[in-house]
Formats: sequence, structure tokens, C-alpha cells
Amino acid sequence: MSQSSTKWTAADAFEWASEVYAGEGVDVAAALERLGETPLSMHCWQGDDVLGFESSDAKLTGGIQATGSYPGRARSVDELRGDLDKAISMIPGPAKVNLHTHYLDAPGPVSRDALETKHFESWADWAVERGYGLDFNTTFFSHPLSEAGSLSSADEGIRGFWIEHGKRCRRIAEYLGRRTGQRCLINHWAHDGLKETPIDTLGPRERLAASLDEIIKEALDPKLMRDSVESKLFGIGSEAYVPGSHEFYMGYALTRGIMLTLDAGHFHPTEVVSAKLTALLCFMPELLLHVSRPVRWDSDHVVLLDDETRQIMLEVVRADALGRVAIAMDYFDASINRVAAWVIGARNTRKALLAALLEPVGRLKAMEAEGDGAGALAARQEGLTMPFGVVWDRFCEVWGAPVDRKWIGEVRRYEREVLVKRQ
Ligand code: RNT
Ligand code: ZN
Repeated sequence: MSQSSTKWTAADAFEWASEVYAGEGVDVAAALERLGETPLSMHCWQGDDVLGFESSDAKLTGGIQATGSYPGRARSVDELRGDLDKAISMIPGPAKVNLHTHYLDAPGPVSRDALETKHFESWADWAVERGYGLDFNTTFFSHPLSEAGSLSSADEGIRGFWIEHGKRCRRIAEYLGRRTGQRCLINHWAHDGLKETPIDTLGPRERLAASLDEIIKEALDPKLMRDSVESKLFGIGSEAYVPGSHEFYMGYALTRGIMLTLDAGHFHPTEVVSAKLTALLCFMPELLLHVSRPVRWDSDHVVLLDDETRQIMLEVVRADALGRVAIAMDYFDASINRVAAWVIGARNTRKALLAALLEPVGRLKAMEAEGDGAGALAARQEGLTMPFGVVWDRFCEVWGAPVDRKWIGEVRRYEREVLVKRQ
């Protein structure tokens, strides 16, 4: 720099960073464009500890837990939307909002087997106004009729209730897709499972498959909605046996031609989702990710920019599968400011994706093909200290979102002015 230029601007830094990446064969502008085209589905349930608005004395059941009692939990549809708007304003890139059925907007109680599109109309209005997409979920947990299971129950009446719920949810998903002009993914996770291994491990699985077949029978517009099923290893109270295991849903999704949801917390502690992606992509057109952080169990901690989150995104990008893998988040931390929890996890998820998009994947693959293992390993490691943060700052700027050092101040202000008043 010349003597007279006293200050290096962010634009200078970005130009320099782009040159550094170009030297490695990476097109920064193309990476930013790709990142800006990729929606991230924001789980609405981080804002209120998964309680929803069905009743004011709701309890979270189904073997999942939001631990902590930090003040400021959203208690109404309006509060939750306000918090989501605040969080999304601090997260660069296009957003979808992921709803469960107990986030309905209705004047009085509605049975889960009587849900209609009108109960989600105001969500659709809100999303359309802001340009958000919407995703949806059947909700089998936190309900008196599913304490001993739902779709796999031996009780025909209970299964019937939840089958009707599932059918109605799919129509709502189609409606949400139509309203927003963006395909709505509907995820099906049933918490069914047992504390002890039963003698009959087959029967519940056969019933689960038959129930799901009933639910997905109606042909709906695939441009507007798509089904995905989420497997799980265990939950609280279902430590020994979960009918909807990975093998079960892998087989189910493959044979029914629907999507499979991989939640980062739903496997044995040394098993990772990143290692499963390309194996599944050989056979499945599309996958759905629940990005999460399991600490010793499926604890749903806030997502970090950690090795596994980075590796997940690297696998997706290296396989050129960004168009086939939908990215959603799934965690719920009630021990810290909930808006900050959203922002931290979402920014980290996006950062991991940007880091993957900035990898010189063509060059690395060529080195590998030529047997240059040392070269590929060195390049991967050196990539870690390239000026990634400068490119991230640019992405934030382009999307009108605050840069890293700035957004927490805005969360603190929101906490003082809005959240602490919710007593
Ligand atoms: C539970 C599953 C499921 C839920 C949400 C609320 O272990 O991960 O996706 O977390 O649907
Ligand atoms: Zn999940």
C-alpha cells in the first residue's frame, strides 16, 4: 500500500482474499452466489423450547428435552414470529421457517386429527410478506394419545388418529408450498420406542410402515411438497428399542421413493452423518439434513463451526449434491438467549457451507487421482487458514446482515427491550 493510504477497507480486504482464493483455483464470486441461492430452514421450536401454542400448560414429551430456563421464551404466535424476524435479520442468506403442527394459529383448541390449512394461514401470510419459505412437520409427540407410541401402536384407534393427523398435515404442507411459491418439505418423525427391548421387534415396525403407507397414499403435487422420514437411535424412555431406526427408514424411503432425514444427533456416538451422505446419495435422489450438535447424547446443543458440521458440508459440496440435500437445523437450547442460539447455529451452519464452497475441490480431486496424497493433505490443511472470514463478512454485507463482531450487541438490545419483559 502507498504511504498516503492510511486505512485498508473491507472492500480492499475482499479483493485481496478473492485473489488469494483465485490463486488456488477457487472462484469466490461463484461460491458466494451458490451460498446465496441455498436456503437454510430455521426450526421455529428453538424460540419456545418446543412447547407450541396448543395450550398454555403444554409439556414436551416424546423423549426429547429442552433444558434450561433462561428468560424470554416466546409464548404466542406473535412473539415467536417477532423473535424469528429478529434472528433472521442477523442471518445472511435465504431463510425458510420450519413449523410443527402445535405452532398453529387458532382461536381455540383444535384436535390434531382435525387440522386444516386455515390454522396455518397466518403463517403463510407472514412468510409470503417476508419472502421466507416454509417447511412442515407432523407432530406425534407431546400429546396424551401418543404416550405409548403413535404410528406403531398396537391400538388401532390410536394409529387411526395419527394417520388422520399425517394425512391432514401433508395437505397443509402442499398449501404452504403453494402459498410461498417454494416447495415445502414435510418431515415425519415418530418418537415411538421402548425402555426395554420387546420380544416382538418386528410387529411395531410393520405397523409403522403400514401407517406411513396410509399417510403418504394421497398423491400431492411434488413441486409443492415432499415427504421425508427421520430415523433415530434412541430417546429418553426409548433407550432400548426404536422401531423407526436408521435401517428401517433407509429401507422405507428407498422403497417408497421419498426423502430420508439425517439428524446429526440420531446415531451412535462414534457414527457421523457426514460419513453416510454419499453412500445414500448413490441411491436416493434427495436427502434432508437436521444439523444439530449431540453432546454425549441427542442433546440438541447449538450448532458450532465444528469438524463434523464442516465435514457434512464438505461432503455435500464435494459430491456436487447441494441441489439434492436440503439443509435444516434442529436443536433447542433453553439455557441461553434463544434468539442468540438461533443466530449462532445458523451462522455456523452457513459458515461451514461457505468454507466447503471455498475448497479447491477440482484441484484436490486431481491430486488424489494422481496419487499425490501428501499434496492433497497439505492443501486441505492450508485451506483452514486462508482468509475465509473476509469472504464471510462480504456475504453478510451483501445480505444486509451484521458482521460477526456486531450482531451480539443487537441481541442484547432486543433482550433488554423485548425479551426480559416477558414474565
Ligand atoms: C427428535 C427429532 C425431531 C425433533 C423435532 C422437534 O429427536 O430430531 O426432528 O427434534 O421435530
Ligand atoms: Zn431432528
